[in-house]
Amino acid sequence: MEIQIINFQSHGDERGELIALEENKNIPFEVKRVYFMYNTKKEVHRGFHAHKKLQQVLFCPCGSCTIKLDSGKETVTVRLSNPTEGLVVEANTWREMYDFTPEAVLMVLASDYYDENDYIRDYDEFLQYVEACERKKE
Ligand code: T46
Repeated sequence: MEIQIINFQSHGDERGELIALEENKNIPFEVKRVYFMYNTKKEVHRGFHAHKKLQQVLFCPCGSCTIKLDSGKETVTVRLSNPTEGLVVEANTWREMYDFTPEAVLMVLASDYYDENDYIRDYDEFLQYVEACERKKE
């Protein structure tokens, strides 16, 4: 399973660093929503769902956490620990987030507004959905 990492350009000078994120430029879609999670407890695992249509870019401007992605056939894990690295998470991908450091902020840029109907929160249903999408492509 291919991991898509966007390397954000950091504009550093003697004052520190600055990163700019722009829709349809270094973010590969129109950004309709931004949300972030913080104060995540060390033992917590979040996520456990996929999206039917939503595309997202995840990054940690502060601290670090691990993202596990599952296509229904393969899994990959990515440690987000550098504010210059954004992980693209496409639709039809089961995700889990865990091992947050105490100061971690997980920031998410999303291609659409919040819509609970876009979530698949049952793993078997996710596998069936992936198979149905593949059958449609054939
Ligand atoms: C995802 C991963 C990376 C809202 O009201 N608006 C929002 O935009 C979001 C994202 C959530 N919520 C509410 C819904 C729940 O009552 O916030 C609560 C926590 O959401 P959830 O349990 O879905 O959070 P995670 O961390 O499991 O998943 C989130 C996103 O929901 C999801 O799209 O891909 O982060």
